[in-house]
Amino acid sequence: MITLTINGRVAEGEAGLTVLDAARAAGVSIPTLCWYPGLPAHAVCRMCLVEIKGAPNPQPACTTVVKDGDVIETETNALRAFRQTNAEWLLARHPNDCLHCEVSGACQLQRLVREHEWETHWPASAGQAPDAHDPDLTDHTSPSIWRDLSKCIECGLCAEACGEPGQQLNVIGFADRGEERRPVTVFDQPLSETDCISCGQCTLVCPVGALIEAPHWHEVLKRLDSRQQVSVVQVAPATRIAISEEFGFKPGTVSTGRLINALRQLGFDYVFDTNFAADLTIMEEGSELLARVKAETDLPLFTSCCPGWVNWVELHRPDLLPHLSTTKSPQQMHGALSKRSLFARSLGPEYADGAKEPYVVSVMPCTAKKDEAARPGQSGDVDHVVTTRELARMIRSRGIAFGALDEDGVFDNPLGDSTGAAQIFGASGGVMEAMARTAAHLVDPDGAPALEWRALRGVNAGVKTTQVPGVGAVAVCNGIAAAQRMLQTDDWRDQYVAIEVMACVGGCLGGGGEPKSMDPDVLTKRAQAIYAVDGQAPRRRSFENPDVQTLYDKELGRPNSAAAQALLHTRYAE
Ligand code: HC1
Ligand code: SF4
Repeated sequence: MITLTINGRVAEGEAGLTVLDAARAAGVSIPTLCWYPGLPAHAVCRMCLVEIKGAPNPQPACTTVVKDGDVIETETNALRAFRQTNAEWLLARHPNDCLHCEVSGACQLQRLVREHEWETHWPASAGQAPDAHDPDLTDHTSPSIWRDLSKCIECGLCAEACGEPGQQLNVIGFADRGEERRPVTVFDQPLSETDCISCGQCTLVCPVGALIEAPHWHEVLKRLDSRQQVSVVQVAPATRIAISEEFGFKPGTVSTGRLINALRQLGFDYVFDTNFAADLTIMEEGSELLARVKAETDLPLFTSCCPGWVNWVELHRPDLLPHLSTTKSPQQMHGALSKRSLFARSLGPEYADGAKEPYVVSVMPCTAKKDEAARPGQSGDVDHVVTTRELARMIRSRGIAFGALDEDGVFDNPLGDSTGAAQIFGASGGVMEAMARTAAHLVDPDGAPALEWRALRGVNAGVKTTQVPGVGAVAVCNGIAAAQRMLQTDDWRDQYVAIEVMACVGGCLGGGGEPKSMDPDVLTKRAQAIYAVDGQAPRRRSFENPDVQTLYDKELGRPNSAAAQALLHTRYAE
């Protein structure tokens, strides 16, 4: 341990900490714009400059390592004046549309201006952003991700999150120097023409509104208000946990009941659970796996419910497409069932004869789910996808006091019942663990296979493996970077019978549409909550879902039947 003095107070800190970490540990807040937990610090924004006794100039707190005996000042008049000037410089180039910006309330620049009472000097023509809506600066070509470089503060975090050490995709980098420095895509192409997989990790780290999910929520509210169709919403497993953070609850708070009540207040006629379709995925994908094992063909099977991963395979390794499960993701299965199953036909004569379809919305922790909903061959299953963040905006915009809602909301049926196995889909390793629970039962119905496969759990990036008796070795790639590393050699071909890949570290819990958080333990807390929900579930294996059994009895026959293939399976672009 070392001893240092911060703003006149003596504090202890661990050797090797940066001034920023030591100050935060001592309860001293230093403003930052280009710092993000887990990503390298580059001291670009200069907001965190501090004075260290004996140093000739102010030093950036995010990259300066503390030394025993350091005497540090973080709030001198000179530092405040410098930060004010720095902020003025940023704001002079920033559009003056904060009231309407999609990240209003979650913008770090806005927060700092408010907290530090920095003066703002926008151009006299109030309301006119200097460069807003300049087509050269905005890019709305991707179905999932919007860019607006007029809002960019050149912090570099998007390039870090997309490149090394983040996703290792390198779609965004930096060009030019000095005043001209700016984030660019490869050859400055629109995102839709790059290798962007729509994972949205760049939107999570962007401190302002320069990178956001393509917003659908305005249109959803309009459609709900018009009441022209029966409306259906489905909620992803990860959303019911992370949405709590948007309304001031601690990370890891489960808000399922409150969330269902909020969706009813927003005007949805049916509130269903994506988890129902996750159980169905296990039936379809598990059967597909066992059939491939028996036929010894196209193994290992790769899971296909993560659209960021599917996008990556199509872009970079089309040779792997035969290995991808043809089972649609739970989102798309649920959409197809909402629109074209007995449920849809029960909604009235116009729905029974196909003249009308329900309006289907999904709430997802994932930006790439917007992309998935627009995929050839699957578009139309789901009409709009809102992220967890967008849903929070919808709830606020309609004046719903989320924290005051009753916790008693329950999903509608028949597309709302689920097991604990479905709930863990939202965590890295969860799809494989859910598959292991059912596959182990199918190969040995009289045995008592483990319910919990702890080797497949954990939020740290990398590869997790285990052996499923009677099935074979399975692997989980936690993050697209882990998958890329695994695929550099051909060892995986003989090592595993099935591989789960989630493009975002932590799985959907860490998805690009989740609430922005600077808490380095947020993924762990969200994951603990997901496994707690599973642990308390009355049924924990997908084949035990009674409504899934009824669906097979009444409509689909059996897993992978012709009816199931038509509704629940897909093809990929080569
Ligand atoms: Fe996911 Fe899935 S788990 S992909 O992470 O298979 O987004 O939460 O909804 O579709 O069920 C996301 C989460 C989600 C699907 C399921
Ligand atoms: Fe990179 Fe993902 Fe952002 Fe696309 S969405 S630019 S792949 S981080």
